[in-house]
Amino acid sequence: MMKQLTRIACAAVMFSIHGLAAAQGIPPPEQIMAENDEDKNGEITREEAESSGTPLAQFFDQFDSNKDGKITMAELKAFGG
Ligand SMILES: [Ca+2]
Ligand SMILES: [Ca+2]
Repeated sequence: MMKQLTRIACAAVMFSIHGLAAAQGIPPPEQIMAENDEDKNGEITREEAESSGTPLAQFFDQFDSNKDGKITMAELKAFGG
């Protein structure tokens, strides 16, 4: 319980460093992945982002750092840091 809270707090601090993410209130990477990865294959496609109803679709290109049309957990975490 405490460990989980600390992890979330760390993620929040990481995201607050990134002005854009903080301004938009973007949740931790684990939550973004859970909310957007509809088929649970560990990657978020543009279609999944757009159909999820979360703000991720607006930032898809920023998160997809290698421009392969999919967002992985590594890319989510890289954006936060
Ligand atoms: Ca997926
Ligand atoms: Ca990618």
